Amino acid sequence: MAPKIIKTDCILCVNSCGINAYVEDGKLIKVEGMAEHPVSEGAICPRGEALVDYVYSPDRLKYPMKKVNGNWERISWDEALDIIAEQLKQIKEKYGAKALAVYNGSIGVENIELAGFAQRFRGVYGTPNLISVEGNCFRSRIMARQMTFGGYPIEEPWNSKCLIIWGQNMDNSRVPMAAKIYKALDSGSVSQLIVIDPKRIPMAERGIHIQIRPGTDCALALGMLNVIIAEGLHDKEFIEKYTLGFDKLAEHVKQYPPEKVEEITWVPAEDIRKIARIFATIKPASIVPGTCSIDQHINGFQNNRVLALLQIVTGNIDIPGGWVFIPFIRLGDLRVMEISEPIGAEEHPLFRQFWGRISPYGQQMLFADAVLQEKPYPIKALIVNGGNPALTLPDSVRIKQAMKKLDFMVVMDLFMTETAELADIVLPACSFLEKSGVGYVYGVTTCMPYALLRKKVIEPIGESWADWKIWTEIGRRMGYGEFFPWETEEEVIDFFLKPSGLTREQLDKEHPEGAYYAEKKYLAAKYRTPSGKIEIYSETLAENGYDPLPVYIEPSHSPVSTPELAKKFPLILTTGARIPQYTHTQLRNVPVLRKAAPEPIAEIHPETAGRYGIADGDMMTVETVKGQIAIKVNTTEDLAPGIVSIPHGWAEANANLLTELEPRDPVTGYTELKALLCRIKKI
Ligand SMILES: Nc1nc2c(c(=O)[nH]1)N[C@H]1C(S)=C(S)[C@@H](COP(=O)(O)OP(=O)(O)OC[C@H]3O[C@@H](n4cnc5c(=O)[nH]c(N)nc54)[C@H](O)[C@@H]3O)O[C@H]1N2
Ligand SMILES: Nc1nc2c(c(=O)[nH]1)N[C@H]1C(S)=C(S)[C@@H](COP(=O)(O)OP(=O)(O)OC[C@H]3O[C@@H](n4cnc5c(=O)[nH]c(N)nc54)[C@H](O)[C@@H]3O)O[C@H]1N2
Ligand code: SF4
Ligand SMILES: [Mo]
Repeated sequence: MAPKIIKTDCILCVNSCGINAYVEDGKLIKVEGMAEHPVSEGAICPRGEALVDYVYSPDRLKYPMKKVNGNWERISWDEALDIIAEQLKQIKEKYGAKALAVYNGSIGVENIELAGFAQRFRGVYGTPNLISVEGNCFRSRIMARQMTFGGYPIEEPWNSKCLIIWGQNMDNSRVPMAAKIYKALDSGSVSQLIVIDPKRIPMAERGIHIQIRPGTDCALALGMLNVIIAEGLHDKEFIEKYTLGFDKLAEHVKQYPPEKVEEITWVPAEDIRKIARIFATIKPASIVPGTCSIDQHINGFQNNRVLALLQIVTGNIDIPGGWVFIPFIRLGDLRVMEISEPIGAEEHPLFRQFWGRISPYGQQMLFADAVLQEKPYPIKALIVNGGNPALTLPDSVRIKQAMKKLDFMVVMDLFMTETAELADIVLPACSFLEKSGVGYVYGVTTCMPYALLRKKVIEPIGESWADWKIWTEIGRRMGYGEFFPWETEEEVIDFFLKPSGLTREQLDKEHPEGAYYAEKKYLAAKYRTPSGKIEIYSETLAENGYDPLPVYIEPSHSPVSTPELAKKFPLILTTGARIPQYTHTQLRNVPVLRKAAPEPIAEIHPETAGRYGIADGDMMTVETVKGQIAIKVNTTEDLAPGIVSIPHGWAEANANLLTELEPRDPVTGYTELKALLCRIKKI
């Protein structure tokens, strides 16, 4: 019999590419890109191609396990659920509900059943402490745009004439978007490309490359604003009609003339003038910002604000090819909102809420303090659902120390990760190919909103369960059955789809490839800020004691802010540039991917390496004030001299032995992962 083709999407990373899954005799035999998918249009990356090896990996967790005297013992689901319910009840009685933290990893962003049920459980249990990767990824940008516009405008780069790719190597991290942009460059519809990156990434070959010092993006943007306003290139009509605080901005950016910005950023003043003029005069223009590369700085929030200001001042808001607003589709909401304050709410109140909009999250960077110092109160138990924070949070030593101190820890995962190793109970979750669900994309990463029926392709491996079912069964054991009435995946899907007006049948029959559901609203924006205008100058920030206009702040360790330290640690370290074969800590055990990227590799300019007697292929140590790792060297003239770039997610050369949980961005609580100081030595 010919294999059956099932149309669904891949969620091995945020891009959610459409895939055709070939199934024969109940087995997945092949995966290819789905040409009709509204976003990916057939694009797929090496990870998507390796999905067969991923789901059938011999390393998959196949049954629940408990740790007995340091060893793992197989147990039944019944026993696992009983232990968990009993322990969680005890924790709540002894310390109160907030002593439990629930952690969602990056997989929670595109897996709404996982995220929704985790939120439901913690709400019913009564803990405010849901922590997640949004404590260092994406939310900074969401907050910055919401605070400026009252809502989140998305980019639509394929409709732009002028594009700035600001700190993002899409060829590795955003494959479907890269394909769309290359197409637009080939056709000439994007006529001017500017790439702002310390590395000459492949896309930089197609336009103007601005080789910036890591961590100085805010200064560059302020310098561009200085030129645009001084030369009268701003969009006066748009500013007059829709914005508040332009005069203050005009005054403020006088402090950032290109010559001064050149000293800060390493970008020649003439180049700053050139790109400012291009960006302000070719319309429509759009900045497409990287995520971590912009967020994970001491002033990452202001980086996100200042990029929004460049869009505003040039009038590139709410026009095709600018940043545009789209209406949300509403999906069923599983949240049960708690009232008490999570960790980090005191230190970073706006991360918790502004204008009555409450975020579901506590700040994960304060998790270790809560466990180890009981600050502001003790956290005693942790449930990790689809994350590997022992490797992905900064300062792995302290994070692991905190995990070891917990009274009780549960991990739900497909694999025995570094985090799972530290748990008391490990529960086998099934992969997205083994369950049905709603593929829902708002558009923050895809720039195109749509919904898709994510179909079950194969039966769950071993005794693994879907995350929603794991949460449901734990809930029922705890006596919360009335909050967890769903019996089947179809019921769960129907619950999520109900408020949207879309139905399972519709998505299945009419749009198996995914339905584009929202009309974009050009020039119709209502800005839902307190003033009803776009807030260039933010009273909300001012009232909370933050800079109402973006001010450039040096990285906390840099040749400028800590010159003495820079004598000992003379190189700039950036971590976590994405690798095509892996998502964070995942997929190292898939042979075809491992063969293509067998080991962790640091990049460095050959001249810089040469100064330390280091050549291509050597091993070196990379050391920061925090710690040291050993890693292989790849010398490349593409990276600006004086910089070391290392990947994250490798247990054997863990970048987060070099990073710290402090200092934090005052607004969001994000930490610095992209502009640190380091020294290197040949081994
Ligand atoms: N130094 C440094 N550190 C970084 C970064 C950096 O740039 N530099 N980047 C940061 C960023 S932006 C992010 S988003 C984080 C990511 O941090 P994490 O989300 O903690 O990292 P992952 O390795 O993706 O962990 C996801 C886990 O979920 C499991 N999983 C996959 N699918 C499912 C499922 O359906 N159910 C369940 N239960 N589990 C599943 C995977 O096996 C894996 O173990 O890393 C951060 N850490
Ligand atoms: N293959 C793969 N794709 C992924 C992921 C993955 O793990 N693997 N993770 C997904 C997730 S959760 C996220 S958050 C995104 C992350 O996506 P991004 O944050 O956009 O990361 P990259 O695309 O790797 O781009 C990083 C680029 O920024 C440059 N850079 C470093 N520091 C600075 C700086 O200070 N300023 C500027 N201007 N540039 C800088 C680096 O040289 C590099 O070229 O990727 C997503 N896509
Ligand atoms: S980029 Fe690769 S891993 Fe990410 S969703 Fe697409 S195919 Fe899957
Ligand atoms: Mo991320």
